[in-house]
Amino acid sequence: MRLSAYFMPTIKETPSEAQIVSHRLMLRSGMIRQASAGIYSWLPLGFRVLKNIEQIVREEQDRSGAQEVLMPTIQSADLWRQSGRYDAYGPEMLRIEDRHGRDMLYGPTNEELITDIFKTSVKSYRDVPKMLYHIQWKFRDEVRPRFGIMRGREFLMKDNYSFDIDYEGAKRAYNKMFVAYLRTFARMGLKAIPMEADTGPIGGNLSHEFIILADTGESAVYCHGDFLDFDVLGQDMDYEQDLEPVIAEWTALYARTDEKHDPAVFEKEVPECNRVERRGIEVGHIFYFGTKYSEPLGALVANPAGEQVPVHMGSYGIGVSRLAGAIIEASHDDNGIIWPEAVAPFHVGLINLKAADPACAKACEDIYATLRGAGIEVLYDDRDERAGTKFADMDLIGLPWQLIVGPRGLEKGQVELKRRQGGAREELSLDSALSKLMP
Ligand code: 5CA
Repeated sequence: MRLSAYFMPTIKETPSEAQIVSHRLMLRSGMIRQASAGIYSWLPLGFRVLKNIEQIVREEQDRSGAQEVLMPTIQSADLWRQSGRYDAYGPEMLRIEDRHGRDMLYGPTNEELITDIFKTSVKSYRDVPKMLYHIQWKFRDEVRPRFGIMRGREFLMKDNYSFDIDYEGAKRAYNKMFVAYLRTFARMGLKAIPMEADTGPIGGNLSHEFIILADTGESAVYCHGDFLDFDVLGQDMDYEQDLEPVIAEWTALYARTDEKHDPAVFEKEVPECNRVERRGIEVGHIFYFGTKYSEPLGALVANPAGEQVPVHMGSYGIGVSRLAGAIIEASHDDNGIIWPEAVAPFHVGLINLKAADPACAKACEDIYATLRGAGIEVLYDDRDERAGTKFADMDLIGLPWQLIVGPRGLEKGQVELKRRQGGAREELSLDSALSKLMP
């Protein structure tokens, strides 16, 4: 993509409405634009990041054996009356009346709808286990939407729902998601800490939040330092094996949030040198809630003895749009965003220091074509701007690599390659610079 043609409305001044760094950087880099309170449009740069995050989430859900569906954003109130949540959900639910006077709502979550889909087509224990997920916009009329897309009213969530014949089956599904979440966040370059959690309005009796460390986070995290050293992607994770021992080993290490934190237990269980007391952002939340929805909604299957029993369910959410902000909170410096490779909107930013110079322009065009030919995503700053502006913009948007081409270097056959993370710069021949950028 040529920056001269790209819609990337950057802002120099710090937006006054933004209280936290991710919100400021997303506005300044032209990733998002507020439409109304807590509701945002995603502009090209932000949308690329959102899609990358979504794709990692999808791949790890699929790997765990879950199947993707797509349910609507607008739901009928009927099912919510049956589950008892239509009134219980309160003012956070956006209620809508259609032209026939029927009560509808913009879904804040999908337990009711998926249970209804399941029950009309599944009749026997032979048809379970099943895990169905979708990635869809949700609406929650938060009292105080804030921090940009981190606590929005409309936000993109991955929500997965598991159906099993009994508790043991449901626990297996829960464990699969537990592992899938650790893998998902690790692939995004994040350390996610699984924390015992309260279940809130979703209900149920087993729940973990996944929290990534960031100083501006809303949750307090207390855990053993070993959590932070664990290499999730280096583990051989076979979803057919019994994951219970792996997870038991993990959860044995103290990891609690605000609500569940007991300082006396923490001090007893964790030696002082291993105590991590930090703040973090909740990016995922998983729940086992048994028959809380299957009973009132009549999602029954025949067990091997021929009796009709309600299925055991769990639900598993990831804040896909929140992650875009959370990653920035976890990875930035004074100059801007530092994208982890896996979610970066482009792999490399090509900076032409002197767009008016024919030799520079020719060299950049060649590099641009070569990189694109190799399937590498390049943002080419071909604008007629001062070098300082180009450097500042490129640092602000945080692409992993910057390839800098100027007339003086070119005379020696050299270009400069800069790593955004850490800022290391190298003068290299064009060929060796290109080979460093190739996959
Ligand atoms: N049905 C369950 C799991 S599928 C559920 O709704 N869980 S939740 O309420 O915990 O939300 C799941 C994830 O969505 C959260 O961990 C968080 O990352 C994200 N999320 C929740 N509320 C918001 C919000 N207002 N803005 C942005 N992301 C949010």
